[in-house]
Amino acid sequence: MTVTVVVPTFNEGPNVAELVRRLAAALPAGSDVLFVDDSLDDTPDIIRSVAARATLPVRLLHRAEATGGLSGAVVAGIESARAAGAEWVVVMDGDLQHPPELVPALVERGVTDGADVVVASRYTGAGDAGGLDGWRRKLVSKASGLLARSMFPVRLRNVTDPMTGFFALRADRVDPTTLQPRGFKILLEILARTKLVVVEEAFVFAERFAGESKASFANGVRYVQQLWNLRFGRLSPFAVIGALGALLNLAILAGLQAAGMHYLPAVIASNGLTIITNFLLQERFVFRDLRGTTSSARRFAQSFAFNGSEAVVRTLLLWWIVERAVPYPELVQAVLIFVAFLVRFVFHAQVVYRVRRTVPEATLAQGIDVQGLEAPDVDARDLGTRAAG
Ligand SMILES: Nc1nc2c(ncn2[C@@H]2O[C@H](COP(=O)(O)OP(=O)(O)OP(=O)(O)O)[C@@H](O)[C@H]2O)c(=O)[nH]1
Ligand SMILES: [Mg+2]
Repeated sequence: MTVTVVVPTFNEGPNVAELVRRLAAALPAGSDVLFVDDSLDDTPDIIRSVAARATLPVRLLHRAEATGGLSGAVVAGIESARAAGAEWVVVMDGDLQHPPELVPALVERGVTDGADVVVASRYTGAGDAGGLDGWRRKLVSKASGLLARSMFPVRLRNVTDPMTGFFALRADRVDPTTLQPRGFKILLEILARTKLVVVEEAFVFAERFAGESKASFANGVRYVQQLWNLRFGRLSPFAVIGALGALLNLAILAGLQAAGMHYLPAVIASNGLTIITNFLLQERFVFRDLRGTTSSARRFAQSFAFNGSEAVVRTLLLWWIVERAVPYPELVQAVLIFVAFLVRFVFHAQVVYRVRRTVPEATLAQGIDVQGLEAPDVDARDLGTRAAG
């Protein structure tokens, strides 16, 4: 088995020697390491001198132009590894947050399970995101992963950590030329664009060994753009229906008040009515292909309960924030409606129209208990609503 470990680096000099030392100790014969470097400092020199002393082959691809950022670097690494004949490519960060000792286990898991991709996950089994700096980073990581899974319910059905930068790929199953790398999250791009058998392996995300984080707010914005471009389909009709519902809501409110009704019962009536029309339109236009096994009465009950509670909470929150902190009701309302929209979308994708997990055939053959799991070929659901870009 030939394995190439692809390590994207940007100013990671102080981590190189330690990473190569631990990789050399962990990897079986026939493996090599490929640094894809966009550094502006002396990291390339450090990599060259570590390579000269290393007990396994270490290659350096220093890019003159950092096209596509981190994702572009990973794709360049996959291309180079494929050209050099690697059967498996393992992508990992250069700051030792990803334990090198796990690399062989990822590849073995892929081989025994017949998988194309083995995702090292912080959010499954004994996995842990401990090394993420502070609760805000943890929350952002969790929330953005959940959003991604809601937008790709089928492709990411078996993936608890689509945001991870640690994964193994069967080299001939991914065609780098079909990818449009941008931003920080290449795994998402790979999984969203190609139909692949995916399994997960738990891991504990460590603290950075040395050097500084390159994660930034700008990268977060790029991530949302990436998601949006990858999946324009499912969220976008949801957004159109949400916007129509908001207009309808205001029209009913105005009409009832004009007919002499007090504004409070008018608000309640218009909320109730638009929750019903939103549900009917969503069933028809957004989630039609995901209605699956539950009854429509049950989906309606879930949707109504959630949207109703959400409307109550949102109104109370609005009142509280306006009274206490930001005396601009329109502004607060606009922000709350947008946040509520995302939360509502995640709830409907994760609960009301949930897609169940599958297991790879090799695991089935090994006789692992798979009760309650199903394996329908429903990939067209994701494909059907994917935008051309
Ligand atoms: N080649 C290349 N590598 C990059 C680029 N940006 C980040 N990296 C590398 O990608 C890996 C992940 O970046 P980190 O800064 O560790 O991001 P993170 O793990 O989300 O953030 P921390 O938890 O703070 O470390 C590291 O090995 C970086 O050196 C880039 O533009 N080009
Ligand atoms: Mg890191």
